[in-house]
Amino acid sequence: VGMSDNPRGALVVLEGLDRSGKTSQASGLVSYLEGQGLSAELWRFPDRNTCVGQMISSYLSNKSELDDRTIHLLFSANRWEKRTLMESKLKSGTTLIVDRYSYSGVAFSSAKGLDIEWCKSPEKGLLAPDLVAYLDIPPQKAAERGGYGGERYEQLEFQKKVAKQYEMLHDLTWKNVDACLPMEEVTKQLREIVMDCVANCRKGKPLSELWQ
Ligand code: NYM
Repeated sequence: VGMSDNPRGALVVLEGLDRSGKTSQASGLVSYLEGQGLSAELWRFPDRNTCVGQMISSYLSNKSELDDRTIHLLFSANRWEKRTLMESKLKSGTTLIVDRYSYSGVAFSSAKGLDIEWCKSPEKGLLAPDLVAYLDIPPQKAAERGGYGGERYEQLEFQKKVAKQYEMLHDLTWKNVDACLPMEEVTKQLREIVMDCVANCRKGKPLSELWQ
């Protein structure tokens, strides 16, 4: 496929603790990209619309109990069931802004004490993001923002453990953005790194797979 006639979209993942601002930034980014004349979609994991997603949702809202490894594999399955669609969207030129991905999967499960390599294994072979933008916020600050819902994991002590696990996942595609800056500043920095990433993908950066 010639890069000039059919440039691919970028796979951009936003990660961060609960209340780090990911969700509002992700939807803002999609509007921004569309305003630049680019094709873009907002995705999120867990995708609660599928059957697997409904099991996850019921677990998160404490309506069901699942063993730690079982829920980990369901989160992973929820990404696998979207992989084909994800690849075809990217190849057709659509940039995907994804609110949480495998990094959440590994950070949250390993924060419960599961082995990090075990947690990474089922993610191997999923599409690798071209950029992971980490909205960096101290757990205490995130908790002060309020609005933790009643969902599982939304507790300060647990979020501190998740933050530590996220630190172990930094790789070459990872960029920290200081989420304590004023919101417009966070928006500005995100736009810059995302546009950079989109440009590289248009120039022909190949798609790759996670955690070989
Ligand atoms: N979460 C999310 C996981 O534990 N593993 C995963 O693979 C993913 C994608 O689900 N507290 C956790 C992180 C969140 C919760 O996410 C639901 P959200 O963004 O609040 O809907």
